[in-house]
Amino acid sequence: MTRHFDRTAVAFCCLLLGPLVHAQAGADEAWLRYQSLPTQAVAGLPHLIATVGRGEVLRTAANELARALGQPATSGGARATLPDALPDQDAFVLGTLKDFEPLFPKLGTRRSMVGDGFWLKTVNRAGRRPLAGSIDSALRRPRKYWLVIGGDERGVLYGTFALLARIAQGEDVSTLDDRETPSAPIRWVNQWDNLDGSIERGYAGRSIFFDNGSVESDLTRAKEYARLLASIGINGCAINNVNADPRLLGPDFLPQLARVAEAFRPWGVRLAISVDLSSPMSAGGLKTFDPLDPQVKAWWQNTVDRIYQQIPDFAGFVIKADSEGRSGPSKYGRTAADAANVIARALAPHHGVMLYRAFVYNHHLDWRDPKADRAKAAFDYFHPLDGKFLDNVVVQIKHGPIDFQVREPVSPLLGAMAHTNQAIELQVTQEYTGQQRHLVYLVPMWKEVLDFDLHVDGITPVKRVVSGQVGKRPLGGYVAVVNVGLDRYWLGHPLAMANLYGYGRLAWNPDLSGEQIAQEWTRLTFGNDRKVLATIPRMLLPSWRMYENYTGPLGLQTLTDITGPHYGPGIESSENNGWGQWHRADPKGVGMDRTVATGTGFIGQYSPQVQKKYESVDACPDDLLLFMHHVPYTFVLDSGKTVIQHLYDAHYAGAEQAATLVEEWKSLDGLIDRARYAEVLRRQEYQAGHAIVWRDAVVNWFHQESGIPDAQGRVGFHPHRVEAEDMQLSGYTPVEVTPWETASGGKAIACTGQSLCSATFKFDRPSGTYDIAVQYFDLNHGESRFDLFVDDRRIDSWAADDHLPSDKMNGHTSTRRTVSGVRLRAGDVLKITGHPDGGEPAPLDYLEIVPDVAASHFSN
Ligand code: GCW
Repeated sequence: MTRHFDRTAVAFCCLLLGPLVHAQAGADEAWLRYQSLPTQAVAGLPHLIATVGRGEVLRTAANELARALGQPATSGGARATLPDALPDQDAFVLGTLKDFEPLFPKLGTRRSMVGDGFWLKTVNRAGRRPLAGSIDSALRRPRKYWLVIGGDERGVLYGTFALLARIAQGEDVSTLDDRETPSAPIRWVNQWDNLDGSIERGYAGRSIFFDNGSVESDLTRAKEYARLLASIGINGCAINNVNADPRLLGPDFLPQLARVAEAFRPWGVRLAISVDLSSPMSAGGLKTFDPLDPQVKAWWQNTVDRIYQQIPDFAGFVIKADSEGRSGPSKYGRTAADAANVIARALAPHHGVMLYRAFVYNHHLDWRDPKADRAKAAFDYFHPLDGKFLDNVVVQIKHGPIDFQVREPVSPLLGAMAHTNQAIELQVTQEYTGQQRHLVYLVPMWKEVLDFDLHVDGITPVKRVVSGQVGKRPLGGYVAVVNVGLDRYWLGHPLAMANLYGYGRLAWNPDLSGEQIAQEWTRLTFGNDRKVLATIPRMLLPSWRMYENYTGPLGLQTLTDITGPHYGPGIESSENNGWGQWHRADPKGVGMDRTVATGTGFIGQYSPQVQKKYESVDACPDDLLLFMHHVPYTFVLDSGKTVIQHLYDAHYAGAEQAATLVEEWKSLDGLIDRARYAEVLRRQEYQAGHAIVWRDAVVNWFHQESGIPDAQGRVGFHPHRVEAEDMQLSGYTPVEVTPWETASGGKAIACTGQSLCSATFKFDRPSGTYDIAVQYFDLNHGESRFDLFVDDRRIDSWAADDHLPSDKMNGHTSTRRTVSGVRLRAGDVLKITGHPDGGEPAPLDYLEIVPDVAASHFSN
């Protein structure tokens, strides 16, 4: 050994392994369920874990390995400290490159290894001859080491998780020689948590960080979250809403933030916070927050220094300014670069970074102005600032020019900041994509974005721009808005976790495919059963296109209620207001003209090659046609269909597909644990019903607007439907629903001023077996109850106890209950009774009575 090495640095800490441990109670372990590690994969692995070095993250890595492979439950793991020799038995050996080199001088470890990267390597050591007279025969044994070498300590942890993921997937790890380097240094998540414990655009319960104005006293979930994040390579987390509360920078809050940083630290996740630019005034009591004012500069400097005194590894700030009513530098005639740089200068000596969001736009646009276009805003504002930001500033850019719609083109700003660090902002929380009540696997969408060639300098896919490769930038990467909550399954829908997993995997390696990620995630989350492995990816992979089909195809964007909760249909809500999410549908045609020739000129923000793709209506891909062009409904698409027929067909196809997800999932009954099986089934059944609400709303609206019938005669034709308002009503009264397209026939019935109402009708169709769907509204207050009777025989009873995001009858609250396999005879009387509760008037829309094909087939 020629190199000197420090004995303390290479001290070994060993953990002996015992039988497998079992899952803990509490939050779901998502993809880290080690109890299902395949026994044959674990069989040949060593029983000893040794670490080289002593860091906290390194210790976490060793403990994680022990936890996964089975640490003796009683002893808590035998530990021994070996000063400077390698273990005399097969072992995992974990450490950083720096500490490894002296021990393995022949490995060639000095080949470059980037921080956070890792190398998994097996090495064999020949047995040593015993010293003369020695009785220690163990020394003769050849040994094998599984080395987990990190570019830094986090790299060791990531390598450990990677090794475990391979074991869990049944891969042969007996011989390894694999290096991995993350694609980019910034791999962060943002949470939009408020200090009161609510979460903006969070759909999975309350905050794991805050409650009632303070940091939670129990940070168990925060620690578990950090573990999940670390397992997919995430190294930073901003924990509070970008609509930031200035109280966070107050002196009494800092020790509380330090506790969160402490909870994250063992997992290599650095704490960041979102801050409001006006903080020097609101939190600091100054008379101005002008970034160029010397007092303001000094205030930021002091504030940052104070933070680092208590949180030495603090990651930095996220800033939303001059956006949606937030204050910003424009108030003083300053630019984003002026503002960002002042704060960045204060962060720089501590190695902190500043993520400045490019989501800056005017939400009071004039909708009558055909040149006005929100999509142009980020480019118009930031492109002139390219090259003006300091090296520790990263501009955080949403992947599309509007706002996380079901489909958007890539933001042109990503191709226009070659001299600026950039991070792409993605959204795991499904704000515009079904809020985790709908299964939408977003990885294929992100892949399309990341692989999109911006042609700024030869071949420049987005993934090479954000990694910093294209502009040779020191920083760059990925941010996702995640918004996990206290829900047992973190994001509500257990299958939505594929998006969080997929986000981390893509930030690490954007060359992975959506299929690979779906397979990997399914194996880790549900085990290696062949049927499960075939079925779940088959549900995940087409789900984005499916959702697009029944919400807003052809680049229309999600046709949701944009001034409300962004959930159910609300087609006109985007028009005639200043928010700029216009689709410009009128009786003759639909779409936003964003061409250079006749439209807003948005397309001119791309490189000439990309412009060519979008500017002409013929070259423009169908998927984005209506984002880029205004065309008549009769315009013929590449597929040969007219725009209007495509809108109809896509909605029917999407809703049908949503129904098949229920059957797919049911085919896994018995192969998935009961709790997760039931939770997913409940959500898939709901989605199948809500997809019909979406379908009907959109097709009816466009049918009315265009006056063009559906070539297949489906729109407005519901042979199995009985409108509630057409039934014989006792106590119930008909009401108009707003917007009209969210209720069948525009009307529903409500039970007001009574404690019990009923709706009755005589079944006059052939006797047989039927499925009865009751479409009703479940408002976010009250728990109305319903009973369904056939000839006074009660066949079902349920409560409207879901928590849907509105207190009105509309597309957010419309939902259904289905009773399958009901024998009905011609002349039977069907009755629904409704018991209102808490101001919720047991509202009903319609009944759909469909012959039960399976049952008739069986009886034939
Ligand atoms: O998507 C919109 C959301 C806002 C959000 C904003 C943003 C935090 O509707 O809730 O505010 O974007 O990204 O800043």
